[in-house]
Amino acid sequence: VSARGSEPSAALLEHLRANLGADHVLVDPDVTARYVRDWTGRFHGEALAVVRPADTGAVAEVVRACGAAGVAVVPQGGNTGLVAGSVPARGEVVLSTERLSGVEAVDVAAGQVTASAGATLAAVQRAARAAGWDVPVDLAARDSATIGGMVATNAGGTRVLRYGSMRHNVLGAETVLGDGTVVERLSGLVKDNTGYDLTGLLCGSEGTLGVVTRARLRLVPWWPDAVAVWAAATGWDDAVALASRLRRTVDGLDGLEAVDRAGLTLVGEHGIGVPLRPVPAVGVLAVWRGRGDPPAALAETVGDRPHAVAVGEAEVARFWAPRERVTETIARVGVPHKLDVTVPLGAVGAFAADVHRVAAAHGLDAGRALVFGHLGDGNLHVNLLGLDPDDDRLDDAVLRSVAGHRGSISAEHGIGTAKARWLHLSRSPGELTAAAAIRAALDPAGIMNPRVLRPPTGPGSRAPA
Ligand code: FAD
Ligand code: 2HG
Ligand code: ZN
Repeated sequence: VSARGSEPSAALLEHLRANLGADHVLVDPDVTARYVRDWTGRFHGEALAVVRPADTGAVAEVVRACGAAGVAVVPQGGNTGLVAGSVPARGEVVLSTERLSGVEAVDVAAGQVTASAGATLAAVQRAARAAGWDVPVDLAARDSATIGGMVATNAGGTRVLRYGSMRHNVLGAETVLGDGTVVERLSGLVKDNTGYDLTGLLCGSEGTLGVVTRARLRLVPWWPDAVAVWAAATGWDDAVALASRLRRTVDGLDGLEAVDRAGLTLVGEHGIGVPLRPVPAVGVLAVWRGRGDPPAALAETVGDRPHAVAVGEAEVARFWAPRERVTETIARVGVPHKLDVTVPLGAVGAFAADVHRVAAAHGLDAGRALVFGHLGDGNLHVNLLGLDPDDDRLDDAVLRSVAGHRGSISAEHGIGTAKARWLHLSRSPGELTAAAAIRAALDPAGIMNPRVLRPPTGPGSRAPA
C-alpha cells in the first residue's frame, strides 16, 4: 500500500482539503518536518501529507478516503514513541490527533475520565488531580505524550508495579477501525463480560487496527504524601535483591527504578544533581506515596547502604530528575539505539553483563552502553551511543540475549518499525498468524500503519509501504 502515482494522490489531497480545510492538510516540507522525524532523530521519512482532523467524523472520513485511494495512514499523537511507529517512510498520510485534545469532566463518583486521543497525559493528570483523583500511568514524556498514543502503545512507565500499564487502566475506547467504521464503548463499566474485548486488543495495537479517538480511563487516589529514597547497590544482582525486599515489605511503593553508573554519571555531567556520592555501580530509586508516614520497612530495608531521603512533593521531584531525565540527556549527546526489554528478575544481572560484553565486542565502552529502567518490573532500557543509525548488529546481539534469557524484546515501547524484524524472537508463528488474521479483519485494505508490528517475512508480512 502506498501513494499510487501522482493522480490518485492529487485527488486524495483535494478530497482531504475539501473535508478538513486546507489549513489542516499540511504538505510544505518545512511545516511537516517535525511530523516525519522520530523523537530520537534516528528515523525519518516523507509523507504525502500531514492531516489534522478535529473530530471523530473527520477521522473516519480520512481513513475511508485513504482506504479508497490505497494510501497508508500513520496515526500520530505526541510523536514521543521510541520505536519509529509514528513516522512515515514514503508517501503515507500522517494522521495527527493534535486537534482532538479535549478532556471531559471527571466522573468524580466513578473515579473515571474520558479524554480525546490527542489530550496530553499532563492535561489529563491536571484534570484528575483537580478532582482529587490521579491517572494511574505516569511517564516522563507527559507534556507531549497523548492518551491515544499511550493506549496504542500500551504505555508502561513508572507506576506499573502499583497500578499496571495502560491495558489495565483503559475501561473503554472510541475507535475508527481500518475500514472507517466507528465503534464506541465509553460507558466505563468495570464488569462487562459480553464477548471479545476490543478495547484490550487496541492496547498495544500501535495504530495498526484503527485510530483511537477517545478513551475512558480508570483513576486512582491522588496521594497527598510522598517519600523517595536513592540507595546504592554494588551491581545489578544486588539491586534486584534490594528491589525484591522492598516489594515484599513496603506497602504503597509507587516507583522502583534503577540507573547504572554510566547513566548517573552522564546526568551528573549535565547539571542534574545525583544524591549519591560516590556514584554507585547501580542507584536504586524507591518512591512511596500515600497518606501520613511511609512504613518503617522502607528505612529498615535500605538499612546501612549509602542512601539519601527526600520528603514532600518538591524534594521528591528533585529525586526523580536523575532517573526521569536520562532519556533527554542521552538525546543531547547523540542519537541512541534504544532497546526496551524485560527479562525475568533473576536474569537481570546476567543480562546486563551480556550487554556490556557484546557492547565491548562492538567497540563501545561502558559509558556508551547505558542500562537503566523500571527495576520493579524487570524492564531495562539499554541505550547504545556511538553507533551508525543503520547498523543494527549490536541491537541484534542484545535482543538475542534477551530471548536467550526468556525475556521480551519490548517491555513497554512496542515494536513499531524499529523492532519488527525481531518480532519472531518474542512471538510464535501461531501467534503471528492469529495477529495477521485480526489485522486483516479490522483493516481489510491493509492501510493502517502497514510497516508497524509486521515482520519483513513470514506470517502477516506484506509489501512495505
Ligand atoms: P506517538 O509517538 O505519536 O505514537 C506511538 C504509536 O501509537 C505509533 O505507532 C502511532 O501510530 C500510534 N498512535 C498514536 N496515536 C494513536 C491513536 N490515537 N490511535 C491509534 N494509534 C495511535 N513509554 C513508556 O511506555 N514508558 C515510559 O516510561 C516512557 N518514557 C518516555 C520518556 C521520554 C522522555 C520519551 C521521549 C518517551 C517515553 N516513552 C515511554 C515513550 C512514549 O512516550 C510512549 O510510547 C507514548 O505512549 C507515546 O505516545 P505519543 O502520543 O507520543 O504517541
Ligand atoms: C523511561 O523509562 C522511558 O525513561 C525511556 O521509557 C527509556 O530512553 C529510554 O530508553
Ligand atoms: Zn521506561
